[in-house]
Amino acid sequence: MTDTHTPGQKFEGATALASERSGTLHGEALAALGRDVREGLGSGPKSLSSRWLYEGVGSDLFELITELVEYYPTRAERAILDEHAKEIVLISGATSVIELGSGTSAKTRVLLDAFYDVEQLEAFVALDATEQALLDSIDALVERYPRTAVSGVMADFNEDLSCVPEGSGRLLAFLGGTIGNFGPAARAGSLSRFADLLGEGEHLLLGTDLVKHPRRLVAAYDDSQGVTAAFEKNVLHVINANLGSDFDPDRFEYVVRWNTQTEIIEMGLRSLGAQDVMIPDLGLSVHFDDGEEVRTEISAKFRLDGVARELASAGFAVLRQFQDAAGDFALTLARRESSRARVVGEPLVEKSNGPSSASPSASVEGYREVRAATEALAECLSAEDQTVQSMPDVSPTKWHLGHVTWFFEQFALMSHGSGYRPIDDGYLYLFNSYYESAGRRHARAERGLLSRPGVVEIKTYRHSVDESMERLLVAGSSAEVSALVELGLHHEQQHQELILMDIKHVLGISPLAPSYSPDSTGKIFTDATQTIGWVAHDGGPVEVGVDSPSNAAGGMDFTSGFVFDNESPGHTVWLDPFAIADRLVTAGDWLEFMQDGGYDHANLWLADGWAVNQAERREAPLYWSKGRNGWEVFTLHGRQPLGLNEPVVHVSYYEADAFARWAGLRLPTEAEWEAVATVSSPPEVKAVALHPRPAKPVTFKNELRQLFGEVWQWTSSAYLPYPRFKPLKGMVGEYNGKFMVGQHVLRGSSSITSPGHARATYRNFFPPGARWPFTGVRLAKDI
Ligand code: SAH
Ligand code: AVI
Repeated sequence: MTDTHTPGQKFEGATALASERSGTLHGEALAALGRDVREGLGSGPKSLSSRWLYEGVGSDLFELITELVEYYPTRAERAILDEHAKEIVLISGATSVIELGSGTSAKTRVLLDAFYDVEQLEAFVALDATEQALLDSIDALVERYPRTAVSGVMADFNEDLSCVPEGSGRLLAFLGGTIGNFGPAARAGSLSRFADLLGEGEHLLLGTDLVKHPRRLVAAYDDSQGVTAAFEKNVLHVINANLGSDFDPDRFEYVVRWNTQTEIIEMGLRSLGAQDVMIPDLGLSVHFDDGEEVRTEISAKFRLDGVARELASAGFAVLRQFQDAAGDFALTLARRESSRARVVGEPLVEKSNGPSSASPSASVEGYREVRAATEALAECLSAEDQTVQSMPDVSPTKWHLGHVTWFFEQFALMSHGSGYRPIDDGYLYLFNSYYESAGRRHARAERGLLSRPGVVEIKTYRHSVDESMERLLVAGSSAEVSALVELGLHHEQQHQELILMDIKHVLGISPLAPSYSPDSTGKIFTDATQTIGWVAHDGGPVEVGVDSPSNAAGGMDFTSGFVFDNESPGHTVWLDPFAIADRLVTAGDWLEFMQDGGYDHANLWLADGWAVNQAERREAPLYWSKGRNGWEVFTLHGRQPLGLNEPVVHVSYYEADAFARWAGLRLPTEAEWEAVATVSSPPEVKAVALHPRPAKPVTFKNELRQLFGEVWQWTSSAYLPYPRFKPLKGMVGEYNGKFMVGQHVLRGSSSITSPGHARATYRNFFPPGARWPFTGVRLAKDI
């Protein structure tokens, strides 16, 4: 080392940076390493700051990572810069660029070239904590941009940023997805500090890696050549070189995990055997249990709307969000707002973890929560209400209550509860829905002819099964039982929705139009029409579906979250460029279709749809009727005037298809829907709403509203097995697979879907004529 640099030290050109690649730290950096190691390894769970990964050979290893076939982020961000750098120059009007965590600034050159070419690059400042990274970049940049003041600042971007030169017309670039190496709270803090650093009207350019198929995400951080493993292990060499310790990197193995809940890649080192390591310079001895892990890094993955929300919370207005063709990565250009305009109602840190919005789990608490939610739905219904079957597709409420209980009795207790005896053999017959392997059953269309068992006996049946189930769960169940219970809970959530849509039909055929719930606060009337905006997708190969844990390759647990077998396996689909509507079709849109003779022109309709219309005299969506003052709609709150801005609901596939044809547009395929939904935030529905609600105004560009929680959206895709689909093993194999003919896929979720039940890969399905579910329309078009 010829020179010792203090943090925040500024280098003009490269002259001061001539030092060797020793990885030896000094001064404040060394003290900071000591503090981090003491804090991170001193008490469990153990972790180390990712800052130190880049010391020594770390920055070279990172460069190798950026060239790996599996590691797409660098290439994807470069492609975005190639395409949009000029736009960024134009829109920002910036005259200097400051890059945080600049590394070698290799792909930043694409951006800098665009500024330089139009004589708009007065200054470029590269800020990085690693001296080596600065060394590797500054020389070349000085040469490349002779008319620009190029400088390097060695500093920790988590600390005071006062070393960043003041000025105006600055663009702060934070590229590569490095913001994902912070946890949510640290991220909120950093974005706020970036906002503080900038003046009103200055800009931030933020690179974020997007959520995608877990297989690709895990591969990007678990490359076949082991470069990432060496990079993460390098931190042990750095500690040895600087704090005199004797870590043996061979006694640790690299581990990587995709956390579906937090949407974070977690990386760490696992101790191979119990061991004690001395760190003399800290006077510390660290004990590792066999298998104990040290977190070395996290890499959060984002969704476009999440990025926009976090930026808005920090005081930025999003101007543009660019993506690469495959939708793998996003670059967001944002402008510093005058005042910290936090989005009303949005918490600074995303995702509150209220229990009711989480996917159900196979624990006693998880079981109780779902079972209680089902019973709550029946509380406001009389025994008579619960007995009626208004058409063969509808089941009486009390039958649903019995059937979901039978599911646990038949599949969990009878197969896995030692010595379990069924409560009543008659119930096994009555409450079997369609499982041939479970024996004979009562005819579906005759479920409403049974006065017995009554609601009280069915309640007793439920509680007896609950007691046995809780005993089974407390005894500690096998993985097989846990999987069956989890399936049973998701199955019960599906019936929660069925209970509501079925009772709506039961009440809806009554001339009295009774209300399921007299409280009509769910109803929102707005008549301001909102034009449809279009969100474009470049097409190309997209990953759809997801590997269920049972068929994930190599036993790696890619998805700890529950999925139905029909969402699996994950696979690649080719899409042509398309655009999708940013809101649902409204009742007002539908009235226009009707007023234009939509139901009268056979040429708009598929032959089967036209025949159903004639046979059943379908001339409007189900539950619409002409009242004295115009159109009315029957809802679970009773009959109400039709709100023009509410989404149209209770239309068949045939109607959806005819409407799209009338509009000169089309329905999306299920892969198109999924491709755009996976980059939006997952549904965070906390409670059901008895009637779908109008779209909220757009808050950021390309916002896709109403993806979840209003109406299921018909897709043009037939409900078919995914390539290499395998039904679940055993009796529950009949759950989905045998229905894969003659139906259409619906995506999203509805306002009566249970909280925690929906996800982007979810495949709902109904026959094309069905319209008693909460079914609606989102349009698409070719571009
Ligand atoms: N922006 C580049 C490099 C990303 S690698 C790209 O997109 O490819 C992350 C960079 O951040 C490394 O150069 C590393 O040295 C730097 N870095 C990591 N932690 C840091 C910290 N706390 N302060 C400043 N720089 C840091
Ligand atoms: C710098 N950062 C964005 C990289 C990432 O993808 O999170 C660091 C990395 N770690 C392992 N591979 C890449």
